Amino acid sequence: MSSHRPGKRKFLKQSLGGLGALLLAGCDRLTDSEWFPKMLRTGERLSYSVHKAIVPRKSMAQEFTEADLSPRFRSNGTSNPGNPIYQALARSNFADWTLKIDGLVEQPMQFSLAQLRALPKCTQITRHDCVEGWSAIGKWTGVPLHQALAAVRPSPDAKYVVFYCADPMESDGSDLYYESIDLEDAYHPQTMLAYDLNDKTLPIANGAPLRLRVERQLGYKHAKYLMRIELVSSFDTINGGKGGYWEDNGYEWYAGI
Ligand SMILES: Nc1nc2c(c(=O)[nH]1)N[C@H]1C(S)=C(S)[C@@H](COP(=O)(O)O)O[C@H]1N2
Ligand SMILES: [Mo]
Repeated sequence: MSSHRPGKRKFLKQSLGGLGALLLAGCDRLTDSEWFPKMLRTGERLSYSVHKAIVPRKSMAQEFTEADLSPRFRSNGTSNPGNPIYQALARSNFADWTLKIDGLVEQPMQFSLAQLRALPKCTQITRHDCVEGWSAIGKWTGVPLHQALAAVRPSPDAKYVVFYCADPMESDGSDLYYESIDLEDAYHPQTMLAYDLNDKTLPIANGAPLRLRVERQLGYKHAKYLMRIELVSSFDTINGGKGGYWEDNGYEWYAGI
């Protein structure tokens, strides 16, 4: 390890402000339908699995214009988590909410909303498709997931990203919603942790304070009410072992559109 590394590490621990500059600066505007992993040119060392994961990914989800926006972006599934911890966080406008990112990472971190908003952001207008037979076009703003991952530095054995939500799916408060994606989707330029919808703070009905957008997959993969993100090598031992709440109930894990 070269001599400047420890100093850099220390800096990273102390400040979130400089993190974005390590990789892509904010939103990666692409004119054609393919993207190239520019992060490989930044000189940052990536683990083998991260490198392998981002190389084959090519297609971008279609982006739309303001004129295409749905008049209203409906809510589906949970519209207000009945979890007392979540309710308390919502009462103080999520000032005390944090997103924990841990698991197979070199630097586990906890982000406040303000810290996430300070990272490079991205805005995209995309269509959401729900298996229940409805679609809506919305404008999402948030931090690209790769920016947050750059801060925690995934370990070489990390293969999946698991998203834990605040909402219990059972009336007794058990069976929290969760989802997972692989590193290919995690590093895709359009995959983001969204905090604004249609230029306004993300409403509770749509997943406040933070929800996943993973644009080339169906609606149920877009986990709302995020509380924790864990990097894992396998999700066999998590809940039903199928990688998500709806997957445990028979849906496909890969919900590509
Ligand atoms: N935590 C959580 N995330 C969730 C759900 C949910 O019930 N709980 N529903 C999913 C489904 S099936 C869809 S279609 C979308 C709906 O997002 P919306 O409420 O913003 O329309 O969120 C997905 N993410
Ligand atoms: Mo859905």
